[in-house]
Amino acid sequence: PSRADFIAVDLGASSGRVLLGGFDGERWALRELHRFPNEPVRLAGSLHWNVLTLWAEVQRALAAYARERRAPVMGIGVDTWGVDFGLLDRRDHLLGVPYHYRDARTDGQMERVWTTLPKATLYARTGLQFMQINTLYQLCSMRGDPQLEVAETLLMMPDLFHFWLSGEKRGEYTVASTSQLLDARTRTWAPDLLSALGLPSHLLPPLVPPGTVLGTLRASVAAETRLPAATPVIAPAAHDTASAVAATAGLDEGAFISSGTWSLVGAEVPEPVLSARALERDFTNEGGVGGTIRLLKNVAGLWLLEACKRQWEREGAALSWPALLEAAVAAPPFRSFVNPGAETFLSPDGMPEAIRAFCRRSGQPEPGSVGEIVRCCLESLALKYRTVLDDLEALTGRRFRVVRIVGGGSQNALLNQFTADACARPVVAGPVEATALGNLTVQAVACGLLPDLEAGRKAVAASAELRTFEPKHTDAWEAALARFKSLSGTSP
Ligand code: ADP
Ligand code: LRH
Repeated sequence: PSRADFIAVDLGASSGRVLLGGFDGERWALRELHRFPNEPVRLAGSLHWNVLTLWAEVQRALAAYARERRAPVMGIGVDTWGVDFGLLDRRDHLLGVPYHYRDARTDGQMERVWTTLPKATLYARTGLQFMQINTLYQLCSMRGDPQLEVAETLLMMPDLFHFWLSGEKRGEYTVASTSQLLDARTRTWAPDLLSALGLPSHLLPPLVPPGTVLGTLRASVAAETRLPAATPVIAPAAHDTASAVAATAGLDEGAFISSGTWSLVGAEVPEPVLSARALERDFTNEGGVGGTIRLLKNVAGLWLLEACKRQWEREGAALSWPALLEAAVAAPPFRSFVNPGAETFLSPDGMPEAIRAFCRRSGQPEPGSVGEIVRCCLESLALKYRTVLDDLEALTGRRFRVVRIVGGGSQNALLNQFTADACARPVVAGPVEATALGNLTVQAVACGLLPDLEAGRKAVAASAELRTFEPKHTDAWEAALARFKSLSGTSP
């Protein structure tokens, strides 16, 4: 059968990758064209994304593909992490260097906003979890910044890359839904929230749904990469989590965990859940493909270990992920737990020390060795997943028979097993590249090669190798759960 090729650009907080997806009508054949680290840069005391390097790497990957290309690609689509953005002036030039959501300028901003827009009002309108990283609080922290005075357009990170590729300035709906500037019910921008806070409300670009053909490559990009200028640029579900969940099958009876730098733990629902309980438990309602909503909680996931790993590398101990997990297996179980969501872990100077300090403060033994720290983080994450799953069942009145873990973190067999144990139900792990597959799926639907999302999910399931982990030692994990819940600062 003939094969249709698409390119997915998937920029994550820890790495970027460009994948070629070949679709034969039933299955995807994936090939990684390029992978590169995404390293934040500290500049004059602030934390930024190196967007020029990311852009250069994307162009490099496209050029490498063009050199060996046999058939033209039917589409290129970009997805990235949520909440961050770039500002353009009236000539469409990028203003400044986009900030990283872990930059400290948003410290204290949520509390300031709530004096004007109370929490309950904001939640009823946007349905979003309260996190200081949200676009809304980032914009508030820029009040009085000259950049904001001359800005004409705000583009969320994937929209910025789509603009650089195609020249079209649009706001893709799923990534817009991470901003806390979108009305959860009407699913359109809520510019009055910006006005209420004394911020410019004209910045928000026209919204488009996932699967919109934005245009074709800019002449300059075609010249630089040598791809045909007629190559379509198609907005996928431009929020990486939306793409990952678009590639996850079996969500009628399963909860999902999209596991990367963050762990997004949730369920797919038809309408936003904006109840008092959802607000109290601080759940988020993000927009998905085909009108679906992801009711989920952002759990500060493998970020804790990524930050430890970076620190250990700086200290001269270069340990691979498999080596870190081996060390954790050898460490004693259930010694100490942390609350991954505690504020202290958002952007600490030294993550291993922040973990030890948390344990000290909560009267637990301090993890000393690498293995002890990794074990502490993984057990804590699995227990956190369990508490979120319990809340999710209470909020939806549904019972989730399995937990489906997708993304880079689904390669962590130890965490998969711990999750099955802590949640007392099977875990199905994979695909690792769910996000890229979801990106490709939405492009293929847009081109009419797949009838709808359900068919797309079936094609992904037929293409991927999945692993099942059955729950073990559930009594010991129940006892650990009780200790975890009694830790100060673990709720909600
Ligand atoms: P992001 O999109 O946020 O950059 P990814 O989906 O790429 O995240 O996942 C990154 C995570 O995948 C890392 O934090 C790491 O924990 C995990 N990971 C990567 N490679 C391996 C591996 N070989 N074994 C276990 N875990 C891995
Ligand atoms: C995961 C993710 C998550 C956002 C965070 C900023 O990569 O997109 O859904 O909340 O990054």
